[in-house]
Amino acid sequence: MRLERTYVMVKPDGVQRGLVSNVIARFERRGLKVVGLKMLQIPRELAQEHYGEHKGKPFFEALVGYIISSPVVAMVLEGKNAVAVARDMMGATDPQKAAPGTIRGEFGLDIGRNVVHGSDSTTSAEREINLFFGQDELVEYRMETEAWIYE
Ligand code: DAT
Ligand code: MG
Repeated sequence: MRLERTYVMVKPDGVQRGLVSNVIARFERRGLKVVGLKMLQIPRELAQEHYGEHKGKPFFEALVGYIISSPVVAMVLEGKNAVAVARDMMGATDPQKAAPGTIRGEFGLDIGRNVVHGSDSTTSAEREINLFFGQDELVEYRMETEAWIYE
């Protein structure tokens, strides 16, 4: 049985601040399996498509400008309730409101520099995974630790 997948990315501020390893380590430690991983600088058109739901909002242009300003690290994580688990670990959109211990609650101070992205539903996850990864970039494998992560 293949478990749920989610799309997560370390945003340009996270990469520039050297937080990539810390962010990935948290997800790994939780038990989520990395099944896709790459660095890229997002083309403007892809950024506009990724954030399509926010088109027309006052922060849209700044958001797109920020996400294309420097490379990001994109990943696909797999695990039980991966979408909700990753969102919980990221914390609230506004780092000022993010709980201590979450990624945004530990590393962020400004909503426009909130370090990470994570899909908000399984539908968004599927859409975003397909936007950023080709099927040939995703791997299917068994981790020997699975029996110790799942009952
Ligand atoms: P999330 O990234 O938690 O899924 P979202 O999808 O509502 O949040 O918004 C996407 C990004 O846009 C978010 O990470 C930061 C930015 N953003 C959202 N609401 C904003 C606002 N009111 N002012 C400025 N930036 C905002
Ligand atoms: Mg969102």
